[in-house]
Amino acid sequence: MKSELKAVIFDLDGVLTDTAEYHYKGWKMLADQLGIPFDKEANEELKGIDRLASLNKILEKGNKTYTEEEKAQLCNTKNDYYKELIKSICEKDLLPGAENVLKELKRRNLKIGLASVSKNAFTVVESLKIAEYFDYIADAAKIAKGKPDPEIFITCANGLGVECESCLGVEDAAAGVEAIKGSNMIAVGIGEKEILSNADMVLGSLEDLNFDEIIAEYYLK
Ligand code: B16
Ligand code: MG
Repeated sequence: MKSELKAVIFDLDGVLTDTAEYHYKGWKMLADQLGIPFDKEANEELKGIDRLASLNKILEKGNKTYTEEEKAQLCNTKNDYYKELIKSICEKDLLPGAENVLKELKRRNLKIGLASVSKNAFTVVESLKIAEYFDYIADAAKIAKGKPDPEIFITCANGLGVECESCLGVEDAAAGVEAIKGSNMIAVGIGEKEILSNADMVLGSLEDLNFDEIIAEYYLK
């Protein structure tokens, strides 16, 4: 049975801004240092995956084992590279259509949530000057299971005070789309159909998001 659309929950990296490129650069610097092959194709697998899970995927391609302490240190090193790279982020780094979509949701009186597993999400949102649009921002530090687990989307819906069935999730990563579907929300994928095949709808960018069409197809009018 269809529900009314009451909230839209966004992923951050790769949806509202292209920090995915900075994550790639941070991991690339670390992988080079460790002598582990890493390229953009390998980086695709890390999109939407939390920091330690990303590191583990990179280390699988090397031939050394690391203690948990060493891994924590490597995560910190990557995060230091990343924090340096995101220092320059500003409003200009919003992806096309992002601010218009946020404005339109406000006009429609729909709630807006953020479900990013990035522990740097608050900093990035502040730098992009979009913090005031959000009714709830999930705190990645308090999420036990990263995407593809639905925990972060369910937490966000709870934080917004809206049933999952009345939320729409927007994601750029396959793991994120899986998390949205696992939380019983309609999923809009931003990117390529081949990668986001589990999404209900795949768009090239936020500029193509049409809420009248989405409501007509998936929600109660
Ligand atoms: P951090 P999202 C995710 O953000 C990124 O897609 C992923 O590449 C990154 O490893 C993860 O955040 C953790 O980020 O190291 O800053 O805590 O796509 O969920 O907004
Ligand atoms: Mg993402």
